Amino acid sequence: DNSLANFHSEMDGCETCHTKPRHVTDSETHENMQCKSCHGEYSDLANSELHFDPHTSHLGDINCTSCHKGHEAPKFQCNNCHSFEDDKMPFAEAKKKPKWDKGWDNEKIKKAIAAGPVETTDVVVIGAGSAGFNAAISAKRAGAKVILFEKAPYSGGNSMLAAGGINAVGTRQQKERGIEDKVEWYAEDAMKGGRYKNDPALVKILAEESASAVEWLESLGANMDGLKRSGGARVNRTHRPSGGHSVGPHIIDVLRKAAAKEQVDTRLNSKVVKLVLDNQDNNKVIGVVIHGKHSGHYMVAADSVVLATGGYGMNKEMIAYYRPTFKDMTSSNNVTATGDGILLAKEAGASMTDIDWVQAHPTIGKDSRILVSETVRGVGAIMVNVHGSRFINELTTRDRASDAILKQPEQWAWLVFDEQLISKKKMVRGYDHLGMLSKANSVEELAKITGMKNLPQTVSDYNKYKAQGKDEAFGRDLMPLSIEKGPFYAVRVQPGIHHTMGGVAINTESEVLNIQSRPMIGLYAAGEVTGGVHGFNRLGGNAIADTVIFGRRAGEHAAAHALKD
Ligand code: MEZ
Repeated sequence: DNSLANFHSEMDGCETCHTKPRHVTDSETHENMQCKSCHGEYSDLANSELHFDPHTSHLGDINCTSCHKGHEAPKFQCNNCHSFEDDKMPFAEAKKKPKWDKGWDNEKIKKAIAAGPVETTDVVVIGAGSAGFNAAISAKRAGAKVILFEKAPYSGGNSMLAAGGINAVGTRQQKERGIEDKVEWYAEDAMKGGRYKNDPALVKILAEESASAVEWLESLGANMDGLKRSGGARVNRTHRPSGGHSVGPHIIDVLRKAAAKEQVDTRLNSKVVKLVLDNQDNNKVIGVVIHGKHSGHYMVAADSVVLATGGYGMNKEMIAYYRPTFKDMTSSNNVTATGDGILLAKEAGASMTDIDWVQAHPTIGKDSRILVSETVRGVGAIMVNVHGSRFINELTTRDRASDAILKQPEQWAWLVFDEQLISKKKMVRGYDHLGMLSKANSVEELAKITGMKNLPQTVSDYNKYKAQGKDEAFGRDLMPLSIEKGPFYAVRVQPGIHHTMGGVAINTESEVLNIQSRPMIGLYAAGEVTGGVHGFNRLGGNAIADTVIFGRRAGEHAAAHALKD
């Protein structure tokens, strides 16, 4: 057949790609090194002539085999969120079906447990997003032997798509700008945003450890020099890369490199399908069963296991069950966010908290899965209905903004801004690149092409409010930009699933609690797989904070448990 494997076998046989004797690891490390040795690094392959080049993608330095398959039809990872039908990959005609990820096989799981562990480690971390990487690096630095498993062919998880930033209080960045902030204010804002349903002990840690989380990321090489305001925060405390770039791809790149430097054993294409409990004490976790793409089912014994598998925003059945009114909504999440850790933990006897609380982000590009970051409103965009009239304070919390859009008869809205905003916010160029923006040389022309007949009046009123420093219509307190410098832009937005606030119940040590609310021995969790930190509604910038702070905590406690005595 016309597959990549066939083409290469004509060169130097199977050894062009594989080792001899043939041993393909789940991460396909050797195969990917072979690709790069002939074709160059990912960045070398960037083709500036293409309208869209996947090699310059925000996915970062991922495995070539994430998209290019040797013996299967190729699969554009990009098409999980975008649709680039016109960009054909070479060998797209290869027809073999993927042989992995056919679901869980209970018989094979049982056999793997009966056969006993093939490896032993101190700490297993499940999921290589921000929480998982932070846990793995912290556990490794604490002296533990660590294996980090990731089911996808690339690391990064949902964190890789985070647009906004990381909230923190008392940082160098705030001090340099003369911003007064307090740990208590951060905690109060998070509690108020969460409708006071959050666990105050977890929120206290989130606020207290936020500055050191930013310093930690910087110590690993991150640029966190940008500072913005997110909805529900009383001051600018969302830290992000300077220059307006998205936070997620940047910190994942930094964490990937840091994990490699610490020699964390990271295994891709490796889905954990079972938490193994002690026969004598079923409140104690003693290992995991993995389903590896090439190695099949096998058991690894571990003293500690950290769940960092993310939320369930891309699991349609779970959404339909826990939040039926959201079942037909689009989602901004990575395809990996399928709630696996929640299912694993439930089966092992863990308790869940706030499991049915799901956040709709108000501004996902209409009919798409692309998040239009909250910081676009923070930097200056206004939100208007199909007639061009404002209907809410754009900087209110996400649940309120989403509800307000859903109360509009059409259930979608426009964000409107001008050239000044684009020059401050580079990520907006990406939306333009994806064909999402309507553009005009005057507000009147924009009103005409979009049908927003009230827009000229709305913009004129808003510019007046900005000039006088008081929003008479909706009490918006931060209006950094007027809307007066052409070209003018508009993008259609609608609410979509963004974050699942509920999940596995944890205590302040990141230990998972059982249904009697007692810690399960050896089981830890961090990030979106957990519940309790965000209450009913998460504030922008608190997800990355959660993943870094509780990821580190989980890793440190998991290592301490594994290394004691
Ligand atoms: O924390 C987030 O989810 C966030 C800031 C998202 C965004 O709108 O950019």
